[in-house]
Amino acid sequence: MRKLSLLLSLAVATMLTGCQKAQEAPATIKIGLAGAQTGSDGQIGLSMINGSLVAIDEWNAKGGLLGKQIEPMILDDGAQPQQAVTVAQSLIGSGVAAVIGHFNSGCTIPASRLYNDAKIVEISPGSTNPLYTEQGFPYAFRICGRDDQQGVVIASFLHDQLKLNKIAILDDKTTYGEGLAKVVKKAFEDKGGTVVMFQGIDKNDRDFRANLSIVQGSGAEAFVWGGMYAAGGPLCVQLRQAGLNIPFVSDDGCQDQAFVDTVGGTAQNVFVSFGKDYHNLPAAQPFLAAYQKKFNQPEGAYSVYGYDAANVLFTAIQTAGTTDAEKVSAVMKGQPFDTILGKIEFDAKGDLKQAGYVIWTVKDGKLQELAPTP
Ligand code: ABU
Repeated sequence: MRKLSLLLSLAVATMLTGCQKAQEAPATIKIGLAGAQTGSDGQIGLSMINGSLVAIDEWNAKGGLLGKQIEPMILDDGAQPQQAVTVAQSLIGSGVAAVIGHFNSGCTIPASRLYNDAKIVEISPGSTNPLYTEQGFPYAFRICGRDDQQGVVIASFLHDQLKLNKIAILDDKTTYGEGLAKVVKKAFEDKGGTVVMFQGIDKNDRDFRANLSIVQGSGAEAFVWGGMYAAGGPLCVQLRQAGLNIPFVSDDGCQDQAFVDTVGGTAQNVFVSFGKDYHNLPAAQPFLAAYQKKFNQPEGAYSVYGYDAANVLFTAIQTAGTTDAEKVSAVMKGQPFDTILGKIEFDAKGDLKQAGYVIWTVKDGKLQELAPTP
């Protein structure tokens, strides 16, 4: 009898220890960093993630978040929507407190439904398609502008600044590229301009001669590309090879040194929309130096957005005193945040209240912000 009671006591003690262990809070706060690291968008996606890693280093060095070290969970969606859903499932299963990502709108949008259902805050540094924040998800944020802002700036540049009336538009049929192309078309036509060609190609196409033969003789005074740099670079080169020296105008997807390196000597009359240049801002200097030191290379276009997204998210979690998505979102929508890109505020949808796009051009082998016409 005594033996039985001893065994029972031992069993109860073992169960209690097991329960205590199960209830122990995790030792770290896991944060998902999701985006393309491979494939044709891998370079820009990875440099975005690396920007967030610089912020994580800084927070961990000063004690972490809510007294715990931040543990990045980095996953590659390859810019593929289905892979992004798998990544989201995996991050949710790993117990991440929040996600910084994804990069491609075509990935961020399907993944956002899963994060929303799991009550996880998501902040995208680079997804610009409007639909992301139009779904009514309370925990979805972006720290960049939207293509219904960017596309209007491109159309205004073409019509009002370059004084053009006929353009040709090609896009890569992705959520991002096609969405942006449609905004440019509508905004340009609303201004009284004519779109003489509006076509889409597969994102992996690299031979554009069939499309360019339509542009020849169409009277197009400029060529607009809605898509990423990996196709945009060869497209610009082939435009020139076809004897079309009209302005080549693209978007933030071409805001990458790889685009400039590909267009090389054909870079005259090449324009790209993006946010304002931050490289000379005093606030940017420590980040730029830290990025160079950590990765032994200069940052990419979206690195600073990855850094700012992480800082805003961590500041909100710290202010809320919890990772609870409801409370963190309330903080994010309830106060301004200081970032490298300036003071920012989110609206009720999770978009920036003020997002400015400007036009850049290729000069001296680099993309540089175009001085506004006086
Ligand atoms: N906004 C640049 C490309 C990323 C995306 O929105 O798909």
